[in-house]
Parts: sequence; structure tokens; C-alpha cells
Amino acid sequence: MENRLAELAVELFEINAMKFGSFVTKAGRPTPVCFDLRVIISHPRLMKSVSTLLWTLAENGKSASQICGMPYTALPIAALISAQSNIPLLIRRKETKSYRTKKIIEGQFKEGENCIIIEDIVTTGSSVLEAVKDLTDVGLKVEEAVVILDRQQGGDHNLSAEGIRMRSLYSLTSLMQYLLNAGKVTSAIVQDVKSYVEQSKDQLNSEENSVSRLRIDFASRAKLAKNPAAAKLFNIMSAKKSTLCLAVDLTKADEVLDLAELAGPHIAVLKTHIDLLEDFTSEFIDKLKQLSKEHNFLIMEDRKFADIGHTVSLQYRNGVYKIAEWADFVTAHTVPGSSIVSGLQDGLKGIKESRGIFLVAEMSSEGALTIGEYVKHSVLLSETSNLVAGLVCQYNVFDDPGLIQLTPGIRLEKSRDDLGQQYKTPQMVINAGADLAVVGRGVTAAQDKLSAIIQYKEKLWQAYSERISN
Ligand code: 6AU
Repeated sequence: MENRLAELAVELFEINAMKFGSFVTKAGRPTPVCFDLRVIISHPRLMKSVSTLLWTLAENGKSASQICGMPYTALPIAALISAQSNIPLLIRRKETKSYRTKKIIEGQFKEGENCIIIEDIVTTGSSVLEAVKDLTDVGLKVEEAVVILDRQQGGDHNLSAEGIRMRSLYSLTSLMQYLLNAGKVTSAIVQDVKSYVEQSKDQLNSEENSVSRLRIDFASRAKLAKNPAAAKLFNIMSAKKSTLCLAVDLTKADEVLDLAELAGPHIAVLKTHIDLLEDFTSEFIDKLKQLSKEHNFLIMEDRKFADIGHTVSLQYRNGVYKIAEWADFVTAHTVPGSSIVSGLQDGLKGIKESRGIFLVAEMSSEGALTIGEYVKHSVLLSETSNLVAGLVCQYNVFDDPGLIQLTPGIRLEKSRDDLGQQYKTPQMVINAGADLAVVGRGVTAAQDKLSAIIQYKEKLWQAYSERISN
């Protein structure tokens, strides 16, 4: 293997798959080396060697029943591996065809099949992680990625944090050593690349130390929260050792109150859809508020406001429910833009208690349109007002440790319901950045509700404790 890697390194150099000098990366950082592995497709013999070597490297891959090649360079290589190994190929589209006929993974497969990813170059690992998300969303399992080159910019670390083992033919350092041994580059160039790799590591360490909210405990994050209700919630989660937000999607007021009484000591938040109640009264609210004081939990009305500022202000403050008067938190869609926040702020005139909004950046339902730029803009919107307490999302899409990630779609087993809801396990959501975890039918449909509540609370807390100590 060693000799073949040494030969291949020289061959790649000779077809100009890499260049040395002063370049700038897509992210705007200077780099002494740049790669264009696409040129390999013009050299069929090289294509064959690369695919054979990659497949030799794959360990678990051989038990995989699907291979996914990343467009563009790794796709034809994956096709060769597929033909040689007789394992079917999947293609992950870069763009979906359209919202209606959205099919991001092309090829035939069954849920639960194991898939290995083939990629050409990994920098931070974000492209591979996006592919992992799409593949797991359609029910495939991914545990391994084999790549030609690891640029040593945190990809290995980021992938293993998500449970993906990466194997690479070359690291930037080993590639340079092969080229130096073959007399293709000078030791000055090797030194340049070495310093660049070291600098990148320092930068990654400092970025990680400064922004990773996932490693900071809730008590410390309480001090970083700009929204007072969010600070209060961080302290409750910390004191009660609970990240559980119970979704009481029931239709009778007494049933909600009974469950609130039972769950109260174990939950951080009780989440209502108040318009589900067939027998709503203001006494119900008084009793719920009383229970929230007694058991130290906060109340979230999952209203998902989504209209113009003037309308949401009225919907928040007036009508039958007068939500602003009793809900510590509400949820809101970001589709109207910044007026959703100013409208809700307007609805709070005269309210003295601290209140917070959770902006819905991503939804848990299959085929949700909350993707790409929509998510990014929702995160930007969260930075515009201290009324925002956090974001509703499925993945770690923001850095601010003072904001709370609320993630719904949780059951003990990865599964789905008949109406598009998609569930992940407690550990999966906490690893994907969830701070506050929404469980609904996992509890409301359980025979023994109290033991279900305790089981979810403990599993979630254990995953959180592991996350902050790792
Ligand atoms: O555990 P379940 O599926 O019984 O309930 C999930 C709860 C429901 C949904 O209205 C809510 O979580 N939800 C939310 C929010 C904001 O909480 C967002 C979302 O994307 N998906 C989702 O299920 O009360």
C-alpha cells in the first residue's frame, strides 16, 4: 500500500492535480497549496488506481450495501468502486429537482441499509455531514467515509463527533512527504504547507474554545443569555437536571392539568397548543400557572405565529387566549421577516414578566421547506432582538451560547408517524445541538406516563452531560 500511495502521489502531481504557491481559499484564507482532483477523470488508469486504493482502505465499507459518491469528482470514482465490488451506487443530488418532486437521493435502497460515502477532499467535513444528513433522513445508516485527501482542517474531528469514521489515502502532511521523497517539491514548500497546517489547527482550537456552545454548561450559559426568560430557563434546566420540554397535545383541560401535575417535578418547560382545548377557560390558565410555580417549570405556547406585525401583536395579546399574559415563551415562524419579532414585541406592552420567542428555523416534518438560506436568515433574525430566547431547529445551526436550541421530533427509537413527523433518539438530538428537547406522544401515548417522563429526562440529561464533558 505504502509504495502504491507514493507512486500515486507523484502521478497526481504530474497531472497537475495540485499546485503550490500563494492562493486564497473559498473562505478567504491564504493557502500555499490548492487542489483540483477533477482532472483525474481524464486519466482512466489513475481513476482505476484511486478507486482500488480507496476500496482497499475501506474497512466497514465492505459490509455496506450501498455506496454514495459525492459529486463531482468522487462520483465517477464511486461508480467504478460500485462496478468492481458489485455494491449498488447512490447519487446525492447537489440541488433538489423541485420542491414538489424533491428526491435528493437517487438510486434504489431499503430503509436501514448501510451506506459508505466516497469523497475526494475533506476540509472541515461539512459537505460529508450534509450528505450524511440527507442519507439518514431517508432511513440509511452511515458510519464511514473514505476520502482521497484530508486537508487537516478539522474534518476528521467533526465527522467523528457525528459518529462517522473517516479514512483517507493522504493527509496533507503525508502527501507532502511522498512528494519530497520523490524530489517533486522542495523542503521549503513542505515547510510552508506544514506551517499552514499548524496555523489551521491553532485557529480551529481557538474557534472551538470561543464559540462551541455545545460544550458550555447551562449554568454558565444563563449568564450569557440576553433574554431574561432564556436565562431563567437555563437555570431551571441546570437546577432540575432536565432538558425536557413536554408537549401536552391533549384536548381536555383536566387531562393537561393532570399531566402537568405528574410531570411538573421533572420538566423544564410545558408546551401547549392552547387551541387544541375543547374546554378552555381562564381558570385553566390560573391552575396551570399555579402548577408552574409549584414545580418550577416554564410554559411555552407553541402558537407558531406567522403573520404581519400588526396581526401577530393582536393574536398575541388579545382574542380568547390572551397568550402574552401567561406564556413565558411562544414560537414564531420567520417567514414574515423581522416584523414577526417587532409585532410580538408590540403585543407585550404593559406586560411586566419576562417573555421570550423561539424562532422556527427548521421543522422536523418530512420534506419541510425550511432549508438552505431560510435557515441562515432565521439565525440572522435571532440576532436582531433580545426578545429572542432561542431557535427551533434540528441541527446545530447557530453559535451564540446565550440562545437555546429547541428540538422536537424525539422518540426512544428512530422512527416516523403516518403524517410526516420524523423522530430521532434523545442521544441523536442532543449530539445535534439540542438544549431543550420536545417530547409529545413519547409520553402522552405511553401506558405508564411517569416512567416514560423519567426515562426521557434521564436519557436526555445523560447525553447532555456527555456532550459538555467531551
Ligand atoms: O413528539 P410529538 O411528535 O408527539 O410532538 C411534537 C411536538 C408537537 C409539534 O407541534 C412540535 O413538537 N413541533 C415543533 C415545535 C415548535 O415544537 C416544531 C417542529 O418542527 N416539529 C414539531 O413536532 O407539539
